[in-house]
Amino acid sequence: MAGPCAIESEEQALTIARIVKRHGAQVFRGGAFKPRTSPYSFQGLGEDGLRILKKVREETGLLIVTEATDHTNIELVEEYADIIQVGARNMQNYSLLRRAGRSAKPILLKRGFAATIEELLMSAEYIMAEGNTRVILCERGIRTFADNTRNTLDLSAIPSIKEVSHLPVVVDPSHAAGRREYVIPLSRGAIAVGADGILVEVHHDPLHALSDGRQSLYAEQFATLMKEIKFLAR
Ligand SMILES: [Mn+2]
Repeated sequence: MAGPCAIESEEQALTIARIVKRHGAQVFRGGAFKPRTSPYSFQGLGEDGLRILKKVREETGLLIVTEATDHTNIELVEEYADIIQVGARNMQNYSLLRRAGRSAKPILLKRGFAATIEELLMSAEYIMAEGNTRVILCERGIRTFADNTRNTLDLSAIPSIKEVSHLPVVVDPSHAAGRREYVIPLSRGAIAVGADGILVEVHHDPLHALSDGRQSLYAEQFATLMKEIKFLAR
């Protein structure tokens, strides 16, 4: 799963979608509703962003994963997305989880940066208890004292989850690392410990990205990443 942090324009989304499709991505990621640390940061294009994502699917055939940030926009997101993302900051937003549990779409549930595996699995139960059993878990880094990375990628979460749950687990090394230099090695690690997939940020012009440019891969890096993890996955 690959794409920009945020949908910025139709041209930006289609350019990146063509790149990630060419190198073997199956799912296009991109935020239309962006929960940002600062209220003054770019908040996303909203429904216009969702309409752009629909065009991406029509043109490239890629499936779409995008975030619903609360119970007021999940209905709209559900109309456009193939997979609905519940973000790390919302992992314990129980009204959103219950609503996601009544959706016909699969849910990508991200681990909160201060949540245990048990808490992540209980949040998945909130969704499944409402009838939607198609839940994909996502490890995206937890907050520790380490300051060499944005968060600390907890690769031990993957075998730990696999021990007790049948749910697929994907790893997001981009938000864990916060720096594109670490995304390829961490992705290799994720596949090696048994992740079912990875979710990465890619941008054709990361220096001018409206969000998370520092951790977004250049097109050539994404090509390298795909070559390396395909080999490892085999
Ligand atoms: Mn991001």
